[in-house]
Amino acid sequence: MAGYHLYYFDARGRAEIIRLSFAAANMEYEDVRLTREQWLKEKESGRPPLGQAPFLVTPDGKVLGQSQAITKYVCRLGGLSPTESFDEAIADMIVGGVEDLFQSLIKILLEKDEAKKKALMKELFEETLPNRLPKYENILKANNAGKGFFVGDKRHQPREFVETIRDSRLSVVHEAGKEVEEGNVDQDCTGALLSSLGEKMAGYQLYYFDSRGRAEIIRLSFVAANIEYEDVRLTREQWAKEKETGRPPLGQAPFLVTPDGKVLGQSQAIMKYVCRIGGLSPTESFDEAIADMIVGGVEDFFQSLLKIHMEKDEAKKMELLKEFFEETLPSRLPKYENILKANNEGKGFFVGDKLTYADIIFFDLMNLLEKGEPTAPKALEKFPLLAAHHNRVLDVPEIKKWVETRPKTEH
Ligand SMILES: N[C@@H](CCC(=O)N[C@@H](CS)C(=O)NCC(=O)O)C(=O)O
Repeated sequence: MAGYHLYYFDARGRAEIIRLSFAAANMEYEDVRLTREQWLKEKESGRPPLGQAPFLVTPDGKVLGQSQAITKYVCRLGGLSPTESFDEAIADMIVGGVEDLFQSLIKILLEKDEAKKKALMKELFEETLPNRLPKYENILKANNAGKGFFVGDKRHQPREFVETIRDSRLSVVHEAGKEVEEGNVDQDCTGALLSSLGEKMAGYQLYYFDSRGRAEIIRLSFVAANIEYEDVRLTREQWAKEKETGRPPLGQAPFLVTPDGKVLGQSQAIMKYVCRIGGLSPTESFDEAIADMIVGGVEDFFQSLLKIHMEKDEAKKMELLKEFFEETLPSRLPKYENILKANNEGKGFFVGDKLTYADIIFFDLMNLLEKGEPTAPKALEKFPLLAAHHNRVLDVPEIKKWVETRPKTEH
């Protein structure tokens, strides 16, 4: 089959970011817009990997789901992806932040009660956006004085690198910056120089509350990658103070402070950054896209669980719980079993031949269903490959040790 085919409905919705990426990258693709009937047939055929639209079919017949995973894949192919690792993390943070705003919009769209809808709109336009947009203005300003894009500018990278070092609050790094600027240190040596300085500097610090919540995927990544970090657990008062300082880039927890003082928000962006520096990221581009698809799929589950958690009406809560365990999970889990099976007969990990963030985030979701107990969840009883995969992740010695000894918290 020739060319890329993007399947979605006749709407911008979740597909527009992919269409924009194809257009910006100057790549040809077919913009297939399905009717409801055509979509039902597609779904029945089992071709959409997670049973959702949009999905992409590549020229060699591979299929990918999850809008953000597809966007990133297209941008990677088309040269629109950040090339530096922390830039990539900042870009991922923005993707996560936009998803948070998107979720607020969906909530408004789905709300049937007109008064509640109005109240949610008011909250979005008078609280959420005015609080969050200054954060994005800051992120933009931190790169090239806000005159360019959110991250990078390939043509000026070496200068920016020196500026990053110069701006750092750590005096020891400040000195290194001067050395680089004055030409005393070869550009190529700066990486080695910084890593040798790293030994003298404080390590990574992860800030969150005393719960697993959104931070556990990062803690699991740190332990699996064997990277030392400080697991800072804030009280509500400490958090309020942190927030006031403006240090958390999007005003949310978790956030990470790196040894050289850079700050990163959004749990999945941080997880992926830690996995990248720790060698737990897929190395092949389509594998990375599949891992990103799993991250997106797990986020969909997480949003359903969050909705249940937030529901105050007990009867509605029970209804949502029933829907989740009797419909959502049983219809989606076979898709994950298929993805696993497609790689090495399901005997290993989701992609490639080693543990990656895709395995970590799926493992953590299953943990959440079991309230933090490491045992394979009941939901996996009918899925032998996923259940064995769960135990395979748990058998990673560092993960096993962490899960057995981590602070016991409700969430
Ligand atoms: N999508 C974000 C969500 C972050 C989020 O909602 N954080 C909550 C805690 S789970 C928070 O910061 N709450 C405190 C606040 O907003 O002041 C992520 O994955 O990091």
